[in-house]
Amino acid sequence: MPASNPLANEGAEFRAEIDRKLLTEVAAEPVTANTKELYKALSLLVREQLAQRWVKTQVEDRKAKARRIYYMSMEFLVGRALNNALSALDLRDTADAAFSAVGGPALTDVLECEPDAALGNGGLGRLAACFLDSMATLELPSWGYGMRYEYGMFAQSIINGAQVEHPDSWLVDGTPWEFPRPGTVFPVRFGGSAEHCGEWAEWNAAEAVEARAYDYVIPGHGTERVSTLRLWKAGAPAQIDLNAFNSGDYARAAEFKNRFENISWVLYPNDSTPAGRELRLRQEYFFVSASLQDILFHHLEEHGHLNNLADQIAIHLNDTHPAISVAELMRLLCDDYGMLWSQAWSQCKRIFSYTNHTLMPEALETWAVGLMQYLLPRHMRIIYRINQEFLNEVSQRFPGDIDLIRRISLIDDADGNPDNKRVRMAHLSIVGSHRINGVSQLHSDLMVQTIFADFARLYPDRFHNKTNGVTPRRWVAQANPNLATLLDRRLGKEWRLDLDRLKGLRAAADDPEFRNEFAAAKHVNKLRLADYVKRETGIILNPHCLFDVQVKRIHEYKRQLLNVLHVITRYNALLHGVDEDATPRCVIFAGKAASSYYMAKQIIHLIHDVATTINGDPRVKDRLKVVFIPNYGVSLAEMIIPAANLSEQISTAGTEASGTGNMKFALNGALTIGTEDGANIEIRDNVGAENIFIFGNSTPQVAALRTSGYDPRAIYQNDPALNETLNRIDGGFFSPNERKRYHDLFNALVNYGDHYMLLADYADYIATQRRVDALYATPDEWQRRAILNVAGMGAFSADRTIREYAIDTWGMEQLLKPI
Ligand code: 26Y
Repeated sequence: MPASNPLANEGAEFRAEIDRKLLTEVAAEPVTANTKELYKALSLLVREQLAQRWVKTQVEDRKAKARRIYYMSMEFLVGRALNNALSALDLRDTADAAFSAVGGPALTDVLECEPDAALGNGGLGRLAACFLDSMATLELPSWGYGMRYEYGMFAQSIINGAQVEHPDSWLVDGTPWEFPRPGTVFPVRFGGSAEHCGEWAEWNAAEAVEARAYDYVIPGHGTERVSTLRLWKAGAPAQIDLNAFNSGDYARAAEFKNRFENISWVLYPNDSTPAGRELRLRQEYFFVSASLQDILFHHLEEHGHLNNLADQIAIHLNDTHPAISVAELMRLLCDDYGMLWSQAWSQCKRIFSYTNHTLMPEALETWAVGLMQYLLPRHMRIIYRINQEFLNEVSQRFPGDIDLIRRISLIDDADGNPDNKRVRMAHLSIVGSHRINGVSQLHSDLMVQTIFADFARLYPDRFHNKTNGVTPRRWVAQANPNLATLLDRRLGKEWRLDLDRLKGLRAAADDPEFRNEFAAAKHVNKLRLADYVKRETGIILNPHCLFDVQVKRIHEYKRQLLNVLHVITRYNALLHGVDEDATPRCVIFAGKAASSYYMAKQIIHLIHDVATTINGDPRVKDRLKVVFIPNYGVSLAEMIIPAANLSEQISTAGTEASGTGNMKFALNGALTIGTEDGANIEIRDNVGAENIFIFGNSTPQVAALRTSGYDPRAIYQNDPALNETLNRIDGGFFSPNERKRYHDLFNALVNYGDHYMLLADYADYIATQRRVDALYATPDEWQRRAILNVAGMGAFSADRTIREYAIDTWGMEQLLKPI
């Protein structure tokens, strides 16, 4: 490159700075530095700029006495930080130049050696990460609060077709992205008793843990402002059992220390049932208490009193996991700061808002009163008082409606046995908040018609919808640079901050040259994925085949099994010679099953057995391939999603609250095959019904089937293709060494009621897949529709979602800048 090229000059200067970091901070020789060392040096360089932005943002906010939004979440699935930080600092091109000019590792290899921060299970955790990105980008004074798990989401490997979990020790090499705050430490107490003390109760706790703060800077894009993600680590109190230590009983001292520190050890890899009991409740209270103490501390520092608290702060509860916040804030305000109950309660309701992420009753969190009483005796009393006042209010409005009282009480004592009483965390969240929302229009509607119908009647103004969104920075600009370059050329770069500009792409759908470029970009992404799949699994994918992708947590309601039924049906047809010219497909799966979720693990095993059979059958040739890519996570999603042609969003209608993967796929030019569920419906409204494949029973139809008596066995008996498919699974065709391996899966569908109604949707699914085949066989038309998908996805930016929250929920409209 000629020296006059400004980018080359910037690159050379940047390289010199990286080399300086290598020498001074990493202690490595620049010429021989390996990728890990380069990653560290580059990260430290970037970190310096983030640190300055952080300080500047805090100074501004303190000076302005700005209203703050605090987003409380047990999960933040942020993924990798370096590439995102380079983009936010507008250094990505410079960094590219810094690496391409010299020999040694490529920038992409350096970026890839960063482990994902996988502090979450799935959609809810990734949503929190997208929201932080948008809050920073929209320049809202905003903090995320969560847990600094030593071990995040487990790493998944596959052994003999089955999932094996490994600990995710993402912090072993340290991380350049965190800023420990040794001065920010709060005690969090547990246990003991709460004694009456006048109107009040005094909590004599049995033990105290220290919560220590670690900050992660979340850069905004197109702004120098940043957000903070503050995560708490549990530590033994400085005065650990000195007696044991002094007397040389180190084992006892260590045991003592572990008792405290284990609170922040591990993320619960479970999004199906409230898991982990006591330790999980300890975690929830631990991070809530530390965060609220921190919030009040900062407010007092800035304002000197708490009377204006609700004018100055909003706290958002990401599902009910932080719901104990309601009782903890009351405790802090009343017990620690002497506020009157009524004043504290009215502030509380103005401060909190709550998002629900599921309608499935089994996933709604409740805690045994006995456990709550044992761990948090003071909070139990507070909850009883909130409940009493709430139920009094309700009895005055609806006198004599005992059934209503029983249904909405914060305490569930369904069978009258005091040992079985439970605290309903969703009810606590609703009563303690002024805004409650679902995450798609359908979900929000169903929420007020079903699980929260009584509350919606009581407080109609509190319930809103906030359809989820995703950040286009990570999910297009960084994950799909090929598409991003095309969009830049056609639309300019502004779509990154104003996703509605994608509308401008509509005309391009009819431009043959653009269609070719669009297809070429997709093809490059498919090559990149095929390359990865070959390296990881040995399976060879033909990039000209239709890439049909389902990636998400493995769950019965998400119906990966329905996808497998289609795959087997297709295979059978190929063997029977019926489908000689069906469009060749690669069916790609990825996802983790909760470690205790037997059925989900069976589904993973079945996918592998089916893949082995089909991929190994010479009669199939290239017409069908099946692959399961291990260890799904944010970074893998960034590679898989841009390579997809078809996005599988096939949950039983009424079960997927929103989905956000569905948005990422459509935004990257995949067509969706999906049910009328979650945000699929709004995606259809935005991209046009003719550009999406919707099939199956709708939510009312599912409900009607359930009441009229659903008979999956009859469907099994009457549909020959389905019959053959299920018999192959049950008869051991795919598991010849263990013929009964999938009997439980078969039984669940055919003999035990098929709760998620796969068989009811099977025929329409297969028929719809045939329409997909036909369309893919006309590439121009396929590309046209794929482009129209991208063009229609502007509404699904997390920036739009966050603006809506800022206006309707957090009282921050004044702080929003015009687009
Ligand atoms: C109670 C506890 C063990 C638990 C832990 C995690 C319960 C639930 C979860 C996670 C739930 C989750 O990820 N829900 C998903 O939230 C997304 C963001 O709103 C939705 O798009 C998606 O439909 C929903 O399943």
